[in-house]
Amino acid sequence: MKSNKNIIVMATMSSGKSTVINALLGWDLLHSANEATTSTITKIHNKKSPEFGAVCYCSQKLPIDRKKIASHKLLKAWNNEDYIHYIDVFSNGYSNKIRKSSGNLVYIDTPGPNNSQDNNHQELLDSALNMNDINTIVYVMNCSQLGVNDDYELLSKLHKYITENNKDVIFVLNKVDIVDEERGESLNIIVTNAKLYLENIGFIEPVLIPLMAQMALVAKKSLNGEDLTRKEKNMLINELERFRINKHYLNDEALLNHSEKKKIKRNLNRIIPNLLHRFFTIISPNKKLRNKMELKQFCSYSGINTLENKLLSN
Ligand SMILES: Nc1nc2c(ncn2[C@@H]2O[C@H](COP(=O)(O)OP(=O)(O)OP(=O)(O)O)[C@@H](O)[C@H]2O)c(=O)[nH]1
Ligand SMILES: [Mg+2]
Repeated sequence: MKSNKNIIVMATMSSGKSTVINALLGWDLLHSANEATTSTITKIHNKKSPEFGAVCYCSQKLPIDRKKIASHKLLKAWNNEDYIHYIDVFSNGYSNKIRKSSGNLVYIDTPGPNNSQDNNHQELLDSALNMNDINTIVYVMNCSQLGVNDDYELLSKLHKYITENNKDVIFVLNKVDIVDEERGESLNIIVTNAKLYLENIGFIEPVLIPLMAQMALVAKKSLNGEDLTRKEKNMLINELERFRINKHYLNDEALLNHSEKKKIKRNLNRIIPNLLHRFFTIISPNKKLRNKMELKQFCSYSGINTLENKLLSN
């Protein structure tokens, strides 16, 4: 049996940490919002296990409560309780619906440490980083807020940490769906600037994956047959339009080695039968029955499969 790989997801507030984990899981599990949202260290175990759905702990890591079923509602409520600092979720293979191989990945969600209302968030992040079984760090950069001071401080700290502890870090450039090339914005320039920014802090040849986590989550929810909200449907239709024009938009800009990019490129080049494609887009632009093949390819486009491949191979 494969051993677990512990993956810690960190960043400043509202960069999209929880959304990135939800997108990897294909499950709207962790609460995400445009405000200080996560206030606990939440560990999500993907393996099938006979354990309870979720357990929460106090600051001394003593269990306080346990529930048989983990849900968005439960985690949102636990994150609102001051006395809850740690949560374990046993997803019982939920995420394996889409990707069977990801069973040994354990995702650790952390609070943004730059919350002026709560110093405890910094301590919680430090305690997560000091767990000695961390394998990989995913650092989420918000592409609309590159180079802000809080981010610079956290990245400097991370650089010191990975140098002292010899850990791997994968940078994710999230929210690239907001880049508007038609208005002169350029993903290529944003990635180049992000690379320079990271190199100035000391990261050598950073691995950087452009990602649209929110879109990836919506696509996976649709693949799972879940209902989408009107906003989600509209967002998906919009981004599918850009995807159909250039499937390689994100992959071309990723800072990865040649073979990793080639793997995604191969997926993106798979031909979706035209008739099927037309049939589905005509009868169900807004419905669950969206062309599965196209949505699967859209997941490769969104960057989420690139991230998952990288986590599996690291
Ligand atoms: N446009 C866009 N918005 C996103 C994306 N990913 C996340 N968001 C939005 O960004 C906001 C913050 O997302 P969260 O996942 O809560 O961010 P976080 O880093 O976990 O935040 P804290 O836990 O508060 O530190 C939410 O409104 C998300 O819907 C994305 O890929 N594109
Ligand atoms: Mg969060």
